[in-house]
Amino acid sequence: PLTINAADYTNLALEERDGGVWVVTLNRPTKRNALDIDTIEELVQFFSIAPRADVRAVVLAGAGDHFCAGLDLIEHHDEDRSPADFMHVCLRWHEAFNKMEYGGVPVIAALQGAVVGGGLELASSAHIRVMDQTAYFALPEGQRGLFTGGGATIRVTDLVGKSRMIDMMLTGRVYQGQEAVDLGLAQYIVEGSSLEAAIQLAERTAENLPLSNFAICSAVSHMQNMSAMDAAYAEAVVAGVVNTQPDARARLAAFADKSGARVRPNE
Ligand code: 1HE
Repeated sequence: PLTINAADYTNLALEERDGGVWVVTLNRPTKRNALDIDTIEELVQFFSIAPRADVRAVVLAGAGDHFCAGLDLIEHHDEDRSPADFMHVCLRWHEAFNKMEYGGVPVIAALQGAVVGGGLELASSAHIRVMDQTAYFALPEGQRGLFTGGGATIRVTDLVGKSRMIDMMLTGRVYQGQEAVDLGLAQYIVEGSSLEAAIQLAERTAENLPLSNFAICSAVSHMQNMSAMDAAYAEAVVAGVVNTQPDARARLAAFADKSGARVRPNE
């Protein structure tokens, strides 16, 4: 396996916890964790290595009161980019976010405060989103004379549907609280710390076999891009590999000898 060296990262703070859970924190709170070029490059680097570095699950967090304010608007203003320059910026965002979504390592986003613009694009690349009571979601691009460039047209539309996504961009509409969960922007809302809740979910996720998680966190997304016929074929192939993995035999044996946990309704 490859090794991850936290000292190689400046804008991301990396913490390895027990069980192969890594907490990756956007660490520019004074800039509300706005995504500058360097942060995107560090995300590309981390999520390129993680699938081959025995990372069992990732919690993606933001330092301070806000998860992420989106594109670094000051850097963008100062750079005065050409169309081609900004296209390449966006392609690096896609590189990072596609590595997250398709990389096969579960990514659980812990959200608080602003999850806006590119911050929502980043969060929507995670497999699970956990929000606290302060979290709010918006796409302010329309008001800033901008357009989404980090995948919102695909991923936010997947979460909330085309009409709501267009409304968010046109009017700057903000979603928060339980309504945001009902719409699919997050799967969990918690009273206390979204980070603590996300870590718990990551720890539970990390108990699954890595090959199962790999399939869940790469094959499902790939299959969404296929025709139903091709997706069914690909699903059969993936299940052929995953469902015969030697490491699964002990879990199957535990079910057979009745020592394995049964699925029960919530208390
Ligand atoms: C920033 C950014 C940023 C804050 N780029 N520096 N995104 C937006 O339009 C969101 C813009 N940001 C905000 O609306 C607010 O800053 C927040 C709601 C996130 C936070 O508000 P607040 O009152 O806590 O902080 P603040 O006073 O507005 O900002 C604190 C500092 O963070 C300040 O810097 P300072 O050096 O003057 O202290 C801000 O300049 C800085 N800051 N947000 C750069 N976004 C691939 S296309 C993607 C398209 C987009 O993402 S468009 C961006 C949408």
